[in-house]
Amino acid sequence: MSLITGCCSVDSVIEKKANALLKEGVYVKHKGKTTEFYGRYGLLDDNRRFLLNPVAENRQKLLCSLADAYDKLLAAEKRGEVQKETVKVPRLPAAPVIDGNVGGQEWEKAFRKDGEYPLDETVLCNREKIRWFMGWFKDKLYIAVQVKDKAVFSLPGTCAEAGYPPWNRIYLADCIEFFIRPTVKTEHYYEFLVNADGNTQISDHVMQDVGFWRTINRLRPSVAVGKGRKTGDGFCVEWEIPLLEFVEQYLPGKVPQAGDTFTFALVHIDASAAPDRRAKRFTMCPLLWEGHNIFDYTSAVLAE
Ligand SMILES: [Ca+2]
Repeated sequence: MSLITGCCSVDSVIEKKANALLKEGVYVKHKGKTTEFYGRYGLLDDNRRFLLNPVAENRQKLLCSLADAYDKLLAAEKRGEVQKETVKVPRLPAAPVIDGNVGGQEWEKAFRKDGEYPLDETVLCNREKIRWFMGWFKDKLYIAVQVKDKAVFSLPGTCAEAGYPPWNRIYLADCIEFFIRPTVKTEHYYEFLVNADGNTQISDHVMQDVGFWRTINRLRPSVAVGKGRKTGDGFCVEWEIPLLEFVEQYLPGKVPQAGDTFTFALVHIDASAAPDRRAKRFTMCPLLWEGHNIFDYTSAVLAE
């Protein structure tokens, strides 16, 4: 059954693709795969909004986004499933000092990786440009990133700002985004943003049963500490994230220990201007589409 009918202002190819995505069965076909993210797009809230309010402007915008999602699904199917890696996160001998200064011995025993993947790609690049670190100590997860960048742009805006102006958001300029989905039993996940000026934002999201994600709390109260600073040739960031905040996994009385697992995505947003809606996005491990695609996250295991 076609859900979209009766308009001739939109290119028929776009309409055909949009309808293909909305067909029953598309979501089912992609459920449980990394393509589930866009497989759900056909069930998205926007569709219901459109059906309730099919003004021409909304209609065209929705059709284009549905067609875009359909193209992405086809491209991902062509690419095939990516061989997922599991990152062993070493136990650190001591807690790093979270000051945006990634130096000395503090990250010596951490997991380390040089280079990054453009979104949707599986070939590592920029080996000289970026270095990622991960480790844990006691009940905290630690993350650091060193980036070489000749022009660092930062935006300070968080949703704590009045009106949360869309031109002033951290993620529209250079920054590092960490996403963690503590347990695959729930579709609840968290987002940590930090930039070179040390601006941070921690958000709380959940995938909806029908459609895309919903943000539960744009500015989640947290005792996580994130710092960043500009360096002579780029910037560095550090995070200290208390794993006990992730209540689904760490119920009262349970503490993080070797063998615990979670899934995550680490994203580098590389802007050439600020604000920059065309900023390029890269990841520590291959990732389809974007950091909210919780179905394509990398696995991590806390190791000794
Ligand atoms: Ca430090």
